Amino acid sequence: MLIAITRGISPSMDHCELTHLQRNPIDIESARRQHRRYEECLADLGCEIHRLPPGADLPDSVFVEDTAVVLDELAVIARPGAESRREETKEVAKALDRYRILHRIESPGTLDGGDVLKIGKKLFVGLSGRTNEEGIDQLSRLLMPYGYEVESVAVKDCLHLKSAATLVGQDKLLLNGTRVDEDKFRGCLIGVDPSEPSAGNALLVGETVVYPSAYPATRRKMEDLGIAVRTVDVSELAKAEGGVTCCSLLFENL
Ligand code: CIR
Repeated sequence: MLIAITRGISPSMDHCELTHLQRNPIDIESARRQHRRYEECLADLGCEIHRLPPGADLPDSVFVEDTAVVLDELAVIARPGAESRREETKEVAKALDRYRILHRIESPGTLDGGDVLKIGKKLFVGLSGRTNEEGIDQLSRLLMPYGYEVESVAVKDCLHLKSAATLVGQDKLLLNGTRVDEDKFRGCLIGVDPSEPSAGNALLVGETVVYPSAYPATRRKMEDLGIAVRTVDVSELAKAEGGVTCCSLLFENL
């Protein structure tokens, strides 16, 4: 059974961190509705939702993906690059403790889960404004005994590696080649439609891709390749630079 850890929208979400977008007021009620639909979509696709209470003073706490990297053998509690987000890891670590042995990224390392793209036994990690080389080295050392390989990838003009590149099938990667170096990756590479530069973030659940309704041209491209896509409206979450991967931590309950 797939578990999806999620976390409710904080009443302070309007004070979220921003890196590439201008601040636009967030309608908290509408963000909550969108988030509930997102959870319903994951539940519909077979996930058991394990929802954590919102962090009242943690504006970005809905974006649980950044707080941990969960693998079959262990979970690594991240050390988010934005200081305002470090407290978020406590509640998530408590929840993950039920499911996995926990390890941690320690200072001066920083690592956001949104920078970690797992493809089989290989983890590509974005060297971004949030994740530093020390964080990547620590992750690599923690995972080596389990047979994982870690490789860093430069990221530009976006928040995280997974803002630009995500898996949409076993050997299919959706990506914006102007934001990450596509030569790093093998298999079937699907470029986002040039009119939708931020369309690289998709969430693969089983064989279905959960995808923002804001990117119809890229969605059609995926559908033309036979990929099943379920769209969700995450427009309010996008104002906080959130996408579809960042609102859950997905893993098997082994
Ligand atoms: C931040 O800047 O950290 C949040 N406002 C957005 C985090 C989105 N996380 C993700 O895409 N993994």
